[in-house]
Amino acid sequence: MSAIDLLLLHPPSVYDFRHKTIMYGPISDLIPSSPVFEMYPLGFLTMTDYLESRGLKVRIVNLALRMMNDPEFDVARFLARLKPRAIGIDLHWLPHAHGSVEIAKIAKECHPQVPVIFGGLSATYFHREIIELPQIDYVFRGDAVEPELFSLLTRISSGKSLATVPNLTWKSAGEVRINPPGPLPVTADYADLNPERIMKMVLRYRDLQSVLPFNGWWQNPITAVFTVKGCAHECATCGGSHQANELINVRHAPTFRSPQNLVKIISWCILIAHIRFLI
Ligand code: B12
Repeated sequence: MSAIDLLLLHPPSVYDFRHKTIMYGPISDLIPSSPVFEMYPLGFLTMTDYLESRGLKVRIVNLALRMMNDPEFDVARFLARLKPRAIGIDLHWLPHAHGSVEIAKIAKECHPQVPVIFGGLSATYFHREIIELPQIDYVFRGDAVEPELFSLLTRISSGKSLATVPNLTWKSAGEVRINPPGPLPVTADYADLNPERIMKMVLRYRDLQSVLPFNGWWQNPITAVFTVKGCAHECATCGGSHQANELINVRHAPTFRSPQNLVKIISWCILIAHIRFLI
């Protein structure tokens, strides 16, 4: 089994939706995912590319999808067989509030010595509450944390101080520490959405099922290339508005991808789509 420096897990919205009667909350009618919200954040791809291009090995496991596709899929048994050095779980979308912390509990039971890292927009909002949970060691605030994550992983493995890792909420000797935010990148080009990394991951871990983004993707392999982090609008009810971004991400204006970077990513996606049709 190849080494895993960071195991990225995507939880279902509610754990375990297979055994519980659920009154579904937010609707998912307009997105490819089901009410299990099985699609993982695109940030999994940018984090993978950033870390792997610096020599670390990342594995993505879409637990939500694995659980949906196989009623017998045993999360604890699956996780216990892996040997990760760190485990990352997204709490990006609020529908995953229950699933993410329950998956973290199982991950911690399977690997008590392995640090569990949370991140995403909702984790950013609720970092103070989340860090109090015993199964969670670190929370990253913000939506552009690839460099900070790299810094955390290398510092954990070399035993260096974490006090200078920007955007990190953590615990030290029972006390909660909230490191100040770092500067935001001026363009989103600093981290690519490189689908080639996913192809390599499939081959390295001989596991296609775990990286698929949502139920039915293989039959309908759509993808979208997103151009912006943050928002220019001020919709009163939105947690991702301009003002909300100012407040939680210290972002004063949206951060865009350059046209050149978009063309590169679109070309990669077209290439990968063709390879898929050959398989
Ligand atoms: C593109 C997008 C989508 C795409 C998703 C594509 C994808 N797979 O990510 C689609 C259209 C499918 C979508 C769906 C939904 N979306 Co949406 N989406 C966006 C949008 C416009 C851009 C996000 C983006 O591309 N960011 C760039 C990528 C590269 O970064 P990222 O994925 O955010 O990841 C970074 C950080 O979040 C963080 N991070 C994330 N996970 C983790 C995990 C760890 C361990 C760490 C350390 C860090 C980390 O680090 C990453 C890298 O820096 C934002 C608004 C905006 N302008 O920001 C809304 C937004 C994020 N979406 C939102 C919502 C509500 C949803 C839905 C729940 C809507 C619904 N009810 O159906 C669904 C959920 C889908 C699911 N899981 O099944 C809200 C989130 C509010 C909230 N806190 O819940 C936002 C803010 C829009 C809004 N204001 O309403 N969305």
